[in-house]
Amino acid sequence: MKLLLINPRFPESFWSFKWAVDNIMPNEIRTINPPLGLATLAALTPQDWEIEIVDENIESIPLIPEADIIGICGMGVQFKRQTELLNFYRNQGYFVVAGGSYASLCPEYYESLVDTVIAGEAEYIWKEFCGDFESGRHKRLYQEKGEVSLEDSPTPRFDLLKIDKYQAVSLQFSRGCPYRCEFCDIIVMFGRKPRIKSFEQVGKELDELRKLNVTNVFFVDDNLIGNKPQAKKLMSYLRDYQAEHDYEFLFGTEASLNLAQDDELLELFTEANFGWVFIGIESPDEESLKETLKFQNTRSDILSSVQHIYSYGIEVLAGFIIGFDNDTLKTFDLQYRFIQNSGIQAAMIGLLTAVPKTPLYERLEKDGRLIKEASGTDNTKLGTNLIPKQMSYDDMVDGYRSLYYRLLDDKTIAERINNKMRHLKNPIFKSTYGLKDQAGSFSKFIRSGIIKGGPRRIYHFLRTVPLTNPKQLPVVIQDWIVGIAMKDYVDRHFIQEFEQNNVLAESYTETIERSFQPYMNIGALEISFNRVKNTAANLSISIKGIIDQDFFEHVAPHLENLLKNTSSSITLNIEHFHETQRQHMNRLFNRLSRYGDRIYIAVHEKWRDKVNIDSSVFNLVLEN
Ligand code: B12
Ligand code: SF4
Repeated sequence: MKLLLINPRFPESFWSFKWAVDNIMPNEIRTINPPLGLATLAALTPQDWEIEIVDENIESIPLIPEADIIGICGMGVQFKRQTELLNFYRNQGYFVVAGGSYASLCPEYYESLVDTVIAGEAEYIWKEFCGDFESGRHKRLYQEKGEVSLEDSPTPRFDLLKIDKYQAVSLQFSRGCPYRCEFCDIIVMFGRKPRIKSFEQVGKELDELRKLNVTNVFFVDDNLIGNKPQAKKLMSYLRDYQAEHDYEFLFGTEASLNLAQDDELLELFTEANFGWVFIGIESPDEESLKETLKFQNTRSDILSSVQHIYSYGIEVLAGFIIGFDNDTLKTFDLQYRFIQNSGIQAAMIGLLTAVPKTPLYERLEKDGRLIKEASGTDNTKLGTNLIPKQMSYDDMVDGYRSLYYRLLDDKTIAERINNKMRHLKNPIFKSTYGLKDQAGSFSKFIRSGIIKGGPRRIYHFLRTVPLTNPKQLPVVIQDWIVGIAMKDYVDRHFIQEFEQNNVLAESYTETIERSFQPYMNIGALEISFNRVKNTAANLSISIKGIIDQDFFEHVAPHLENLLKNTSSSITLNIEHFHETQRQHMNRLFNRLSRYGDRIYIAVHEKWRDKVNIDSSVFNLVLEN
């Protein structure tokens, strides 16, 4: 049996750190984390099945794969692409299965899209499905209703991941979280009793990672300290494991803020080489925390807690939320001041979003405050699916946008770094790259990050250079990279001036139309410009007949200018293709690849096996 597992392309978000991946990280790295769910699923599959994992975030999807089953995972943010892939393969006659976070939370959304849905943790039900499929008795829905013992979770098939293409590798020790934050779907999916793997299992997973020379590891637990006594044992185990094998990992994870109240645990985190933790801080306003039932963050002063964690050498990344009922326009300033004072650079601020099945969703649905047509799957976009209580929706979105602009100025980035470094005197974090890659990344950082940013950035960067404590330099550089990458995202995605932008794009389009009129006259080319109020315009080019080398060479700089100077997207419809065009077309694609996220390419069915489009670079449109 041949099984193909696909992780659909993510829409770009803060978490993509696209600027850093494109400009700073070693060339082979294409994204941050691998799909651990698929590697786990592969390990649950019968041994005699042939398995391939394709992650569309690092490589192109195969259009006509050799497979008996195609399994496609996805979080809510991937639902659109997941749906497109499921339809595409199913229409060709493949047997398609959906699983992962969103299918686990909302299996009903998949009913008409797939042959089988695997809803919930797959440790037991995937095995059941495989057996049923082999005997031709498979069902449409397999739903895990009970609790999976993590001792039954196998060592993921890390060997099937193209590990060199990721910045860090994921590992999981526990699932579930004891708290009950109102907006959280984790406890809906995984329950409130943290379940753990044995240390022997963790050891086996680390053995595999050592074989693959992995050093940078992200424990993707929802709350690694959900069961503190076990977390302490894990830390001691990890410390001893590294000493025993004379092998150093750099770990990071997610944990709740009460980590700060346990010095023994903090000491153990340090000994085990945990360089960073992601904490859901959500709000510095105690009333908002109480409203959302996040009582664990109200028990001590949040700022001192963060600084206390720094004092153990551990970096803090954090999530923040705006849009609680208690929040007003003043909240933006409160959040700003807290984030500045705490020095948290990776401050992932989101608008409160009601995820289906959560208590928050149910409450707001009852109150008639849900915007049903809006997506409730990504909280860092300029919009959400609920109506705030004490401010207008538009004011909330505007305030959110301005908050990010304020935080991502060179001066405020530098201030945060200095505020952090006063407490993070002895950081555990250090680069996990080899010396050559470190030198390469450093010089790219100075050139593309600092010098290109102009005199103001150079000045603020120099203010943060830790002359008296060089150990802090890797964190300072890392924080600048994070800050610049987030700023780059905001500059490209939080745009307000669509109208100005679109006028410029229209003038580029007119030039393109004039230059290539002869092709249009003979019906080989069609060009159209689509402008909708308050969104980026789209230039659509359809190739309908024979187009020569001249066209490809001359159109490239026009398209490049349009993409560089406006926020518009381009759709390229390849309805006609001739072998002689291949080389020129590929050259055009190479030239435009850095703007791939704004280029949509649709290839007529007839030419799909002839025209190679890398779907991890461009948006390969698959709708039939
Ligand atoms: C690691 C992680 C990330 C990583 C990378 C993930 C990656 N490359 O896969 C990063 C940091 C990039 C990330 C980002 C985001 N994430 Co995230 N992330 C996680 C986290 C913590 C762990 C995922 C994981 O690896 N789990 C371990 C594996 C073993 O478990 P699993 O994925 O659940 O898989 C099991 C089953 O689902 C099943 N299964 C999995 N895949 C498949 C496929 C098939 C075919 C089948 C049959 C079964 C199956 O088998 C597995 C074994 O039981 C989860 C929380 C969680 N506990 O799941 C959130 C989570 C998945 N993320 C979430 C969100 C919202 C986001 C963001 C949108 C946040 C944001 N607002 O920006 C971004 C989006 C990224 C983007 N646009 O680029 C939500 C998704 C909600 C939902 N229900 O869809 C989760 C659940 C956390 C949460 N509640 O907030 N995330
Ligand atoms: S602490 Fe985090 S994982 Fe736990 S319930 Fe709250 S939001 Fe969910």
